[in-house]
Amino acid sequence: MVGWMLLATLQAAEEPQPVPPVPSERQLAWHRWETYAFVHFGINTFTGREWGDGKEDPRLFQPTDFDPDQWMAAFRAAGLRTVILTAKHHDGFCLWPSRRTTHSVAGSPWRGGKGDVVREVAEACRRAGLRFGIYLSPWDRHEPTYGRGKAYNDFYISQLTELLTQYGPIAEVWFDGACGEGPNGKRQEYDWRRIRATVRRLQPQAVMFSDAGPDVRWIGNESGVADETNWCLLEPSRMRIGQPNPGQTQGHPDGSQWVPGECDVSIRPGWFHHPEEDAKVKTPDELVELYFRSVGRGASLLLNVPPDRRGRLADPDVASLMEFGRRIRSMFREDVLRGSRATASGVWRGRDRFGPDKATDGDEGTYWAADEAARSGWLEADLGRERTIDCVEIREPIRLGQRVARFRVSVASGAAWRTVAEGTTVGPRRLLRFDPVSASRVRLEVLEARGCPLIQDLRAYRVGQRE
Ligand code: FUL
Repeated sequence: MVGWMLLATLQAAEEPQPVPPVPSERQLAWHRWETYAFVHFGINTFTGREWGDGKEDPRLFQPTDFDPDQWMAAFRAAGLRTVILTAKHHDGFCLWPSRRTTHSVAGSPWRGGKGDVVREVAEACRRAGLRFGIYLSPWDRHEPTYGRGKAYNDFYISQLTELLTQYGPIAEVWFDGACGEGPNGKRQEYDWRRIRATVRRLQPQAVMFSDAGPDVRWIGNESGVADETNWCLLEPSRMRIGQPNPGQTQGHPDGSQWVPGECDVSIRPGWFHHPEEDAKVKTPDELVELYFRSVGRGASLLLNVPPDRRGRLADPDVASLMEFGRRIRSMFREDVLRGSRATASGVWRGRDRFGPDKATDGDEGTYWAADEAARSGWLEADLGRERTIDCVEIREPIRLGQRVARFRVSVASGAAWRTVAEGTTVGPRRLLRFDPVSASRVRLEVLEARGCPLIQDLRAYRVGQRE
């Protein structure tokens, strides 16, 4: 009896082996953010430039109605629940009173030289229940030690330490690879080992972004778009920060580390607010497109919304954000496959716990697992009646590794089957849109996988919008 119970307990605890690499806990938490805000604000906001030269007078920084609570209200409405602020851009001007330089808000008349934008934004985030992250540009055109090796690394690390110790929890640290020094410019070797170790020591839950991770990688463009093939896997030894990196966009299917992609893009042509671009704010339609091409391809969408010279988000940006949030919520309101009966090519060790219905139960903690030895398989959901759909969503349980390398989705109306989508990778979330079809059954075929196929969710929607 006891032996039988022990066996039953062991069996219940058993599950398919992970296919490495797998995400860390901090990456798993990050994967749930999906869309979040970037905020470019600084001396450029007041000079009208995109890249300052570091010679700007700090007195130019004078927001007239600084109101980060207004930003947070718009971000929340848009579903952006993390905010990454440019604490220092390439011009070296610091939005907090850094002890290491006078080139900061302390030299501006704003709040009588006692202001601290980083603190006010961090506090506004906390009030609104949003996470807070920082961008600290490695390239610094003001700081005299820039280009002098260790001296600048010491300077940079002490600025980083100020930011990581004075403003509460930091969710993401964004390391920009840009440097426009040119062939005769200053050359700085960054001490990435020390920089990264500082973040891990002071804010172990923070994810670090750069061209090459270690936690999140740049997707390789600034237009907010991931490739249809997108591996969360990367071989860091093949990556160079600040250099072109082939493979950055699609990831490396043979990579030894989990380093998922982040798509950064601005809601405007520039990263900083320029009044003349007020009529060029991306429309809700354009933002929805970006959502499908980033989040819908297993990456995240980091959307920049820059405050104006008042220190508020401008009206057109707020209007676009609100409508974007409303559309995304309404598109995914009803999963027509939820609770539907499902069948599959096989089930891992025949266990009900991994049955096909686990992909349609709406529970993110359960998944369908194909036969242990299988590297392909199919899963079919029966809606019980005809429904019009134009979008299918697939998710893999990524804590066990990214597996699917090629798949096909077909739908049946009556007895006739037709293919509505084909693709390569799935990963944490894949959204596939097609012209509206009537369907009574939806079938996913996994044609190639790096291990036995596991599908956490198969969902279908009528989203009603297409590029
Ligand atoms: C780039 C920078 O040069 C831009 O100014 C902006 O900050 C963008 C997010 O990253 O590398």
